[in-house]
Amino acid sequence: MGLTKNAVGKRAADAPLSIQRKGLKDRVVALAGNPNVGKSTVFNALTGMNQHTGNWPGKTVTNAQGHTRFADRNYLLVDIPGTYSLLPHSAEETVARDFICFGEPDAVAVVCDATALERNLNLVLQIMEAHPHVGVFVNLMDEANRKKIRVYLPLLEKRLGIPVVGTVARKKKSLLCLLQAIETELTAPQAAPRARIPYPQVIEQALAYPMQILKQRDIGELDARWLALKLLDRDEELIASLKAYLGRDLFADADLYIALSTAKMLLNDAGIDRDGLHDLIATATVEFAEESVRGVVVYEKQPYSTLDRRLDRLFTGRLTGYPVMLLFLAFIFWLTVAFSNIPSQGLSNILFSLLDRLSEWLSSINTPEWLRGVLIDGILRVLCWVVSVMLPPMAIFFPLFTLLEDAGYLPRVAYNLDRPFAKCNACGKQALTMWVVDIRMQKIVIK
Ligand SMILES: Nc1nc2c(ncn2[C@@H]2O[C@H](COP(=O)(O)OP(=O)(O)OP(=O)(O)O)[C@@H](O)[C@H]2O)c(=O)[nH]1
Ligand SMILES: [Mg+2]
Repeated sequence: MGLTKNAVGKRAADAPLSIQRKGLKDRVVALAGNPNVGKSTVFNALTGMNQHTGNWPGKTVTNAQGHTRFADRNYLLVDIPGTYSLLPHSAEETVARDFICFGEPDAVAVVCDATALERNLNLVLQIMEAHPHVGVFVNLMDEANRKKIRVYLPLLEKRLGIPVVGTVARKKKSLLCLLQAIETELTAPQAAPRARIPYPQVIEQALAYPMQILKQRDIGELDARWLALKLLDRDEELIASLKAYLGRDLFADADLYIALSTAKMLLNDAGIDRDGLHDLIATATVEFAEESVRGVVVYEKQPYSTLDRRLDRLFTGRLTGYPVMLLFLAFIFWLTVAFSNIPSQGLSNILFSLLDRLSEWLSSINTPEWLRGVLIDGILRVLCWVVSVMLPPMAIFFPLFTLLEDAGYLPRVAYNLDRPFAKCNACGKQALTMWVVDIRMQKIVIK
């Protein structure tokens, strides 16, 4: 699936997913992971399909499914949108979260970026809380080798207690290990205990109350500890999805309601409100991810130079971030507008002189007036105008944009703008699209 209406249309993320098994014994495997780690590349290589891939995050916005065979069994792979956490911030992330938590896949294959394993593990740990069968696929191993990053996979496997496999998604051979690992996880799971994010003692104590009740209730395939944590957190969107999944409102259960209230009182007594709970959960996850990769990832070259740190401070600092960003933006506007005028004028001269000749030729062969009007004035004149106005700025702007992206400045812009954009229910990444639109508008207004 490419950038089709179904894939990116307004309601793409809301489209219900109906799993299309070929037989009852099919294994349904969700391909989850952070954005841009190679999920769709893995999916395409294994299923022979053509899901959209590219070198920027957020390409996959809805679930896609495809089949593959391994060891005499049919596997239904589901390529889901990239997400940084099971606490979604966008419609695509909600699609991903809902499929992992409520779509009942037999297993979740979490694709990770070998060059940023610690960050990727945050999601792995959250998915491990929510799903009983998880495999970790450390992809982009070729990139890690190139950057002299050594990843000791057996050590990570031992620490997490789930299968961990290194892959290079562009090489199909390495992906067969992925299916083998999933099969092993489903048929003969590891004897080693699964890792579990350790929360502060007071949270663990509070969780025990709702967990005790949930273990006596029918909660489908859901994990009682994970569910207790979510109910305590009162994540409204998740609770709505949960209601649809279970077909009933868990808050209507009097025993559970009392258990949750007791847990909340315990937290309040310890001075932990909802935001505090969020922070403690996030901190525990990040710290546990950090601990899990200690000794697993070894940088043979210094990963982050002093220069990078200084640039970070300059580009994202409270005092300097916005002025530097405005200067950059103004410079790019100026460069695009100033340097595109000459090629725009040249292109316009060429196209309009060709148009005049075409018009003369149509007159010479006695083409009816109305047809010339429609063709020359109605269609081609507008087309020539649009091409001559838009092409030169785009030819200047996009390479500049690519340079900024490769230099790592665009993610810093997205970071700077995330907070103000969040106030309008958007996210920092959307600023980049606005840049493109602004440049186009500026050019049109100037013309
Ligand atoms: N060098 C290298 N490149 C890879 C590998 N796997 C994927 N890529 C490239 O990484 C980029 C992102 O791949 P995608 O498959 O689109 O990533 P994704 O996780 O589906 O991204 P989203 O759908 O946006 O979340 C593409 O340019 C791929 O060609 C790999 O193992 N090695
Ligand atoms: Mg994708």
